[in-house]
Formats: sequence, C-alpha cells, structure tokens
Amino acid sequence: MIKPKVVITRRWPKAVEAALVEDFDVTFNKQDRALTADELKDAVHFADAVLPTVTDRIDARVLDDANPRTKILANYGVGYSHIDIDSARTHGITVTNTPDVLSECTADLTLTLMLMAARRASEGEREVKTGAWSGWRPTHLLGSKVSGKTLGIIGFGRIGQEVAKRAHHGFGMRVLAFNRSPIAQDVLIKTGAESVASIDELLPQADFVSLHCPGGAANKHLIDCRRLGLMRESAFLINTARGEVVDERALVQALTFETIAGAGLDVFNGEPDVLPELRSCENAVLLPHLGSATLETREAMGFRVVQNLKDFFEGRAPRDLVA
Ligand code: 8YV
Repeated sequence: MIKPKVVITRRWPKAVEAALVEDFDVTFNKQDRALTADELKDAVHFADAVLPTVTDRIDARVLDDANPRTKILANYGVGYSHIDIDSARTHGITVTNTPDVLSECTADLTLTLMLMAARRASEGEREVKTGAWSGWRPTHLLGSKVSGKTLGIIGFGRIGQEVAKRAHHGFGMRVLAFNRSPIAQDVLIKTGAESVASIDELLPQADFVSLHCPGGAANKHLIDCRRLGLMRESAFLINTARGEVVDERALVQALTFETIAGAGLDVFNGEPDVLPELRSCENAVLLPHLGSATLETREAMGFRVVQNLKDFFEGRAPRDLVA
C-alpha cells in the first residue's frame, strides 16, 4: 500500500517520529525554524497531510489560492487559533488537535507561574546568580502568600479544571470559575470550584486570575484595560492560554503603575517577539511557551496525532476532530 505523504513542520521527540515513519511517507523540516507562509503553501500542495504546530499560521493565504492536495491538518497541540478553520472547511480539509494529554502539564506550569510571580522567584534567582544577594533579612523580597487565597479561572475546560483541582486540593484555595457554557455540578464538586456568572463578577474577588480559554478573534483582548481595572491591586494575572487574550499594552500600564501586583505569562502576542516594555517589568514572570513542554507530554501529543492520522487514512472518524 502506498503510504500517505505527510509534512511535519517541526522536529518532534524521536519516539514519535519513529512511529510516524512506520505508517507514513514523512517529509521533515530540516531547519530549526518555523516554515514560512510560502513553504507552508508548498507543503499543502505536496502532502496528503500537514502536521502543524502553534508556530505555523495556516490562514487563507496559505490555503485559498490553489487547490491544496492536503486532506487533513493534524495539529500538534490543543489550541488551533493559528489555523483558519473556515478556510479549511471551504477546502474540505479535516482538522484535528491533541486535547487531554497536555492538560496536567499545562496546569502544573500554571501553578509554577502563580508561585513564581507571587513569591518573587525570578527576582530572587537573578540576585543569587548575579552575586547580588547581600544575605537574609526580614524584609527581603517579600511576596504574597498563595495558599488559602482566591483563584479566579476564566475558561473551565480540561486545563482550567486541572488547575482548579491543584489549587483547591493542594493549596486550599477558594476557586471561582467562569465558563461560556454552564459548568456541570459534578465538575464543580470534583474540582472544588464555585461557578460565577460573569468575568466582571470574578475579577474583583480574585487574588489570582488565570486564563484557560481559547485564543482567536472571539477572545482577542478579553482582558483589556477596563477589566484589568477590575482586578485587585494585590492580584496577579496568569496566562498560559494565548497571548492575544490579553491587551499586552494595557497590561504593561497595569504592571508599571502597579494597579495589579504582577503577572505570570507563558504566551505572548506575536511570539517569539515579546514587547520590550513587558520584558522590562520586574513584576512580570515570563516563560517561553513551556505549557506542555515535558518529554512525556510532547510524546503523548505526537502519538495522539499519529492516531488521528491513522483513523483518517483508514476511513474512521478521527477521535480529536475539530473541523
Ligand atoms: C503546544 C499549546 O505545545 O497545545 C497548545 O495549545 O499551547 C502548547 O502547549 C503548542 O501549541 C504546540 O503546537
């Protein structure tokens, strides 16, 4: 049987690449950089399947102006706001993602950011590593307590729920959850969360606000200047969702004038470029999109892609169908 042609846009963990070549005729991106729009366009004309990541903007420009050969975009990641779903539908291209397998690690990293921001871990580490630490003193780098505080979660899907469990059961936090669609009672019981009716109701009550909603146009600047103004002066904003959910210029203002206490960010608008003003904020902890970055999770994401591809090419409905 002729193996379907597959383009994998970035290098994946070895074990998954090995599984992929068993069943597919794989073309690898030999360079350690994201493909350009023209290269992506070539890929969708050449291959039966393209396996994009968050660094590949698959928009109308890539898909629209010719007849793509590609029948499936099997995304390596749960978020897919970098793929123009309407355009994919127009061309009859199936889109899949990799939910579930990265929820725990992304939730772990969310807690990492909460702790780092509140306990001033990056500032402390910078002092020690640069030799600037002058020794223990009672008022040195005083942060904010995390245990027992109130966490507001915006977007209560799989990742939001994992964050809630950790915060409530591990840190004794009160957890408030906002979700576009109603949250089932058994989910609230399992996670220890209380449902709130609106984001505006959640913000003034939270010591930590953590974002777990999808990116894309619908949620662009969901956290804007007005909503930052609803947060407590002592509160922290945590973002492991997508950069565009936050108006970063408004966030810089809030951090600079200390209308909020700090932020912990793993995602940015226009990654990997980060606003210089944001990079200069001492009260912001900034990580390079590490949410799912463990070997275990990146392998599990890859195997999920392989399964979605096999389902598709063997005539079954892929488990993680997006469009
Ligand atoms: C992925 C993520 O590593 O899955 C997501 O949506 O944000 C990350 O954890 C990345 O998207 C890879 O494409």
